[in-house]
Amino acid sequence: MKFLDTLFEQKSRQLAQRSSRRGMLKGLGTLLVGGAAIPLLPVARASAAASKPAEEGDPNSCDYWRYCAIDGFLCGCCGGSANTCPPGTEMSPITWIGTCRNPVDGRNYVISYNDCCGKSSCGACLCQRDEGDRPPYRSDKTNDVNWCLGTSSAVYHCSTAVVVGVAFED
Ligand code: ABN
Repeated sequence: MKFLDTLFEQKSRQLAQRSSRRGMLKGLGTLLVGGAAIPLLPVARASAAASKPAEEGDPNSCDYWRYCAIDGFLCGCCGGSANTCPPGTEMSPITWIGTCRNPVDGRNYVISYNDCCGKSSCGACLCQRDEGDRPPYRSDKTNDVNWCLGTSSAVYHCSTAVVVGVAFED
C-alpha cells in the first residue's frame, strides 16, 4: 500500500509540474467551443439555404413571385429593394404575412411584408395582389393596413417582401 501511495504521489507531482492551470483551461475551452461549433455548421448552412431560395423574375415588377399577398408601393422602385427599406426610412417590426409559391423550385414560402416608414408615400409601383386578404372586419387577415407600428414614425412609405422561410406543408 505504501508503495502505491508513493507511486501516485510521484505521478501527481510530475503531472502538476508539467502542466499549468491556464493551459488546462485553454485546452478545455478549445474543446468546448470547437465541439459546439461542429454540429452548428451544417444547420447554419441549411437555414441560410431556406431563407435564400433560387429565384427568377424582376423584384421591381408586381408580377414577382414574392408579391402574391402584397398591398403597397414596391420599395425596389423607391430607392430600396424587395428586402430593404430606402435610405431615411425605418422598417416596421410588425408585419402582414403571406405564403407565396416560388416558380423556380415549386415550394411555398412564408413572406413578411414589412412596411418602410418615416417618409411620405413613395407613389411608385403600386402593387395590390392581395392573395389571402380578407375584409378589414377580420383585422388579423387584412393587408390593407398601415403597418408602421412600433416605429419612430407612423408615416407609410413603401413595402418590402422578405422571405422568412419555407412554409410548413402537410
Ligand atoms: N401595408 C401597406 C399599406 C399602408 C397604408 C395603407 C394601406 C396599405
